[in-house]
Amino acid sequence: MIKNELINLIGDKRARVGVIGLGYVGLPLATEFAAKGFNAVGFEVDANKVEQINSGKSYIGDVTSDAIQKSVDAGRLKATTDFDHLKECDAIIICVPTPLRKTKEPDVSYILAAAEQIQKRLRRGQLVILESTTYPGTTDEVLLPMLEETGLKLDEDFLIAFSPERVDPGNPQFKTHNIPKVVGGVTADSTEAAAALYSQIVNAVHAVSSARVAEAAKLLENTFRAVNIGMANEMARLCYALNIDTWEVIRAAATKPFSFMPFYPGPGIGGHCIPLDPHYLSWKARQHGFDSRFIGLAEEVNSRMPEHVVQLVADGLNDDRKAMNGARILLLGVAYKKDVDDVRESPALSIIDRLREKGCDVRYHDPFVREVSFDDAHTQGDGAPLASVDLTDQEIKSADCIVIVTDHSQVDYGRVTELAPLVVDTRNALNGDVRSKSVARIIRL
Ligand code: SAJ
Repeated sequence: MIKNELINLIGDKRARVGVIGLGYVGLPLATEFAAKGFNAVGFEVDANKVEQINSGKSYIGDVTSDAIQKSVDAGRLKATTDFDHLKECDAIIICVPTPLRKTKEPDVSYILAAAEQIQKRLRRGQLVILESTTYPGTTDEVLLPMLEETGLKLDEDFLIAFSPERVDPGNPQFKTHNIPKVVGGVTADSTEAAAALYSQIVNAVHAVSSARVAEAAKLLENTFRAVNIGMANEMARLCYALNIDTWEVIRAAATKPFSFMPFYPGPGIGGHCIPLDPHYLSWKARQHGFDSRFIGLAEEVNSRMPEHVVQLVADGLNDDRKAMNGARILLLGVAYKKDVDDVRESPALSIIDRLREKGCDVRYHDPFVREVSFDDAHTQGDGAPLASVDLTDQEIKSADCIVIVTDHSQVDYGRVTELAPLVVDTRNALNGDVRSKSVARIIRL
């Protein structure tokens, strides 16, 4: 049985750690192992990322180039496109994307591609861990059989576990080392070895009885967010109909010191996790004849928020006796959440589409996003990319309506409300002081 051999290698930091996929999850993970004294090898299909890492450059906000350079110089971190080096690794951690197909079904093709690479090099003594968010059963139903096809035996020759990533991009407080790590092995030996590995870089490891429990825990975490954000968004539409200030209601409810957790309405939900992950759970549930209605309802409410935002714009212009058709609209922010540069699944894209459908001349300013391209999912315009405009006084004054879609910290909202005629605030970006001095009419979500 190889568990003890592996735990010894881990204990004296001789275990060589391979990380497949050097994105916002894999790169922080690889650099954390290297910083803690392990030899870490990052495996990437993107040669440009490999080149940047080996020359000490970071392309992930939460990882500094200094940290990479230091580990590269110490010979403890390197990146490669040559997956043959997998056979030198004692632990292999898979951190690849798990998107959705257009049918909203799980797309585990990246996991399968990584598993095929491992399969070709699997040898006695290796621990394989999947971190990509996926449906319960992926590790033991999909990954394990692929590794067993090599003829190597679980526990005797290799170990396999699941440990969900919990990276919160841009979170100043919680980083890899202080976010508790859930770990579930397909066998007890696998759980023990994986827990020993993560204990080297994370303050707290929470071992569970199986890979499925770990997979399901992650999906519960993100479904919890999607459903509660959906509740907040439904509350916003209800409050708008009742002419009640939603944000004041939530602030009041949040004074309850127990049994309440504030979530906030927004223009919709974006990112590569919250809009997608719950569909992995509902898809698996359907395979077992179970209809998880909360997930579907949350998706329905959240995905209709862009439509509600456009209605707020229409209502605001209407009060000024202006038509949507030909109106000049300036969006502040297109990233999916504040102070990040990621537009994946951002509701801003749908808002731009819908405004254009109404004949609006749409521009945006986002300090983090220089340009936005429109894939075939977006119907409007000639498909040409849209570039961020400078937030000049002239730009603000010449807009018929300004829509705050992402509340980036560095934008001077006071100047916006001094110069603009109408502002739709979907993020409560305009605090009381700014609102009290505002020249602009303000409509809040
Ligand atoms: N949002 C709201 N209202 C809220 C909270 C969020 O509209 O009250 C929106 C955001 O603007 C964003 C989307 O939902 O468009 C997702 O927000 P998020 O804060 O969950 O952002 P992510 O997807 O970058 O990160 C999340 C992690 N976030 C937090 O824990 C705060 C966490 O759920 C996961 O670790 C991570 O996804 C993941 O990778 O699963």
